Amino acid sequence: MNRSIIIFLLVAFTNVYSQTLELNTGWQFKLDRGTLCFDWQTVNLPHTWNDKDAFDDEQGYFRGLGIYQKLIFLDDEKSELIHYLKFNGVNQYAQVYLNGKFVGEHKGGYTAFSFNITPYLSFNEYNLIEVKVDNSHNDNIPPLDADFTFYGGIYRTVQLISVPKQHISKSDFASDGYSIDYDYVDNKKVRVTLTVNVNNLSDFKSSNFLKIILNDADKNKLIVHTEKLELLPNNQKKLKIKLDEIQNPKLWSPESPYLYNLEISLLDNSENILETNYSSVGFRWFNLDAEKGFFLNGKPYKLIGVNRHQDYEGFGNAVPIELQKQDIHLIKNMGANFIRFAHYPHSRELYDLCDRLGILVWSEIPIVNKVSNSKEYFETCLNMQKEHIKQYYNFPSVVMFGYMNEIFLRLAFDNKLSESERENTKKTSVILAQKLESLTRKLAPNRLTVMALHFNEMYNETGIADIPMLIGWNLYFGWYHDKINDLGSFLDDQHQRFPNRSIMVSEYGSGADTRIFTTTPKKYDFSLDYQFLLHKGYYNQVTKRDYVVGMAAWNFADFGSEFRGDAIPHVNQKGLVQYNREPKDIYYFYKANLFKDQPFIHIGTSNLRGLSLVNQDTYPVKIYSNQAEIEVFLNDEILSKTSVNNGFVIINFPFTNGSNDIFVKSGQISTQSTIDVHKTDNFQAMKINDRIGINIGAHFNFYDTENQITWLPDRVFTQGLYGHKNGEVYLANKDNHQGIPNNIKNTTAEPLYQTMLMACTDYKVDVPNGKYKIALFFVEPKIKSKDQNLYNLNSYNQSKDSHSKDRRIMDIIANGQLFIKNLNLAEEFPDKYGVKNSFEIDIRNNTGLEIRLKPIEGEIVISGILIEKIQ
Ligand code: GCB
Repeated sequence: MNRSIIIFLLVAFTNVYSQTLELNTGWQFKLDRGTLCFDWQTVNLPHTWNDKDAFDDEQGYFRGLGIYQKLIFLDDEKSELIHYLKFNGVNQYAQVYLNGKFVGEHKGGYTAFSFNITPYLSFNEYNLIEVKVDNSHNDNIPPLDADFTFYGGIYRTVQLISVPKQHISKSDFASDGYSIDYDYVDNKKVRVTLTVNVNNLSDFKSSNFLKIILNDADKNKLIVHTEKLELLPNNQKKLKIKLDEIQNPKLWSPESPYLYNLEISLLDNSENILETNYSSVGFRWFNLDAEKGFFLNGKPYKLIGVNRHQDYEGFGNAVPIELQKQDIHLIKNMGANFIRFAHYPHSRELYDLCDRLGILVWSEIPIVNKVSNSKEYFETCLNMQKEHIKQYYNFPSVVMFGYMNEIFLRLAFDNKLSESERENTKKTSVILAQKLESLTRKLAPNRLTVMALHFNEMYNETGIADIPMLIGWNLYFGWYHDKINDLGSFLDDQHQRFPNRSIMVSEYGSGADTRIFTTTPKKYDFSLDYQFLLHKGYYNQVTKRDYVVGMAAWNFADFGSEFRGDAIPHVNQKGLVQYNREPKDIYYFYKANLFKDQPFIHIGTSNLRGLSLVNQDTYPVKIYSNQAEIEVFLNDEILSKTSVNNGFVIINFPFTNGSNDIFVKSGQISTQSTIDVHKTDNFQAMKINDRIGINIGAHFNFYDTENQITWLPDRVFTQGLYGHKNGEVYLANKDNHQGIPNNIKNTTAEPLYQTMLMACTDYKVDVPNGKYKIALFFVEPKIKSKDQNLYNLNSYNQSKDSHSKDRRIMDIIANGQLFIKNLNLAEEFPDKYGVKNSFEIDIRNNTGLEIRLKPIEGEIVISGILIEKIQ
């Protein structure tokens, strides 16, 4: 038998069916660093080359070219099929080659793309796929700038989709090839239209059938619709199919995410199935009212949820999908009903999960912070929005399609531009917004359009804020500027001035580090306690205003932002959960207020590691619960029976020295926690090996894994204890941001170094006589460092001296003895370097430890002191 007969028989009799192969293992990869070419290594997808260098002490991360290669073998049987190579996410510019021939390119790191590679393939042989991936700055590809790391690589799956010549389109912007429109939905009836693109890539006419089945959740067939198709050779047919009206539909909502299932099959003339596609269908309708907010299925509905970035500790953006799915479960279990997938489309699997679990979605493309006015840039933006809408259209959870975030952010802070340049940039942004808006409305007529703005009048003045149907304000009152309680008056003012505009708070938050706790929380201290105050304040202000559509916390999880100098450098720490997804206490605040399915209690002690009560009898602990009343016990004795309002209670616990057991119950449920407490009224009882660490210039406790100690907050000296005798807290800027917002090299103990006292010449610690090891901690705060936090939306960025090298020279004297002469931090450590100077000292005559820092030149600084009794 000759080859074509065999193939004919295979096609005719073996029921050729579409096939999808995942091509995720065994890729060869190397970085191309110009002359310095690295060796090939074998990697699996998802993959990024920036999972480590975006977090190290060196400034910057590799943004350039990475090359991937993979061999695939296709046997002869497959030669009659059409083969599409689909990439689900490659950041950010990709060029694809097959067997050395250029197949195509793709711009943009967050949407899928596919190529028909059939003409390039050889059968019964190995074929070489080569992908060149570039994540360097590209003026034609958004984002041009943003507060997150642009990890390079093929970081989502790659698939080889093989289909018969007649198939549902795989080349319509890498979409499903069909779209589902809910033309009409109410409690009584639903009308659905399907638009299906069917391809015939053979040279012959073809007769086929399209079979559509709508099942309910129990797999009862509600609709079976078959349609005969006549397909012309090498042609595509677009079919619009109005399904029969569905009576008494079960509606979809976050509380009851009822899904129907749609099966769309293409059959050949003999009714053999060629391929079947499945989509979830959820019947819901929604609308906005500028006065009353968002409505779901006819009822007012407050959206409360989170923003999410896709990266994860240790993985960069190449995160195994099962780990990513855990995020959606965590968000659901917090009681949230809303996710903004910021600032770009995330994996499609997650949208599917939002359909299933019941979470409303805002999805957007990454036009962030600034635009460029080139034709190519505009084209990429519009193309990206097309891909985005087409690829994410069929998820019923998606209610909003967005396209811009804080587009005037850079403009607002750029004082180098001339007046006319500023005006042009504004005009360009408005024109682009108009184009994207009309494209979005055209492609997604039943969805809401949305844009996020930062705190600036420019959006109102230019009219850009009047373009989308919904405005999201990203507001950081109480963090980058003003006070937590200023939020409400801002919103009221906007509402009054623009009464026809629907608004929501699309971002708000504060950085929080689980190593930091305090009874005196302050803006910018990265304490969980301040995060609690801020979120509580926003929650109260938003929930009492009907016209505010909703709120989305920034951010669900901590995320990578390489240039940042938060308490954990290179990480934006505004997450409700940590970078490794362990919840911070604030997660439980939301859960207590929003989650109704099961009763729960959480005791907020997990971060109070190494708690010392210095001259203090009690410590306030937050208890979160969705129950009305709780009983609280300390060391087996009842302490309080109290009602829970707004999801939490703060109890002052009279802890004893040592281990303390807290037990909390409500009805049938209870939880417990054990906490070690060190109580002291003076340091005279200090024993050998005891250590005292003081975080000089800081008002908070800091649990330091590196030095294995909890640093005490600083204080003014009092007899028997410790403290400074003079000096003032070093502020990076006038806006009361404490310390320096920078990465400190050579340490993970940033909260120790970043905060410091200035001009403190005398520090005293009343320790008993004995021999001690003393360590003093310093950093030069003003030394030139380019990795400043550009997101401090205040004068810090513009302060001239933050770039200049400062000289401060001091002698270090302890109990009258000179230990270090002429310590010149800028000279010795030409960087923001964590410096530790240690020495041993004998303390006699009950003098305690008296540190004297003698200024020789400049304003001296000190960050911490660690005292260990060795004899
Ligand atoms: C914003 C941005 C977001 C930043 C956030 C922050 O307004 O939209 O991308 O990460 O602020 O933390 O500063």
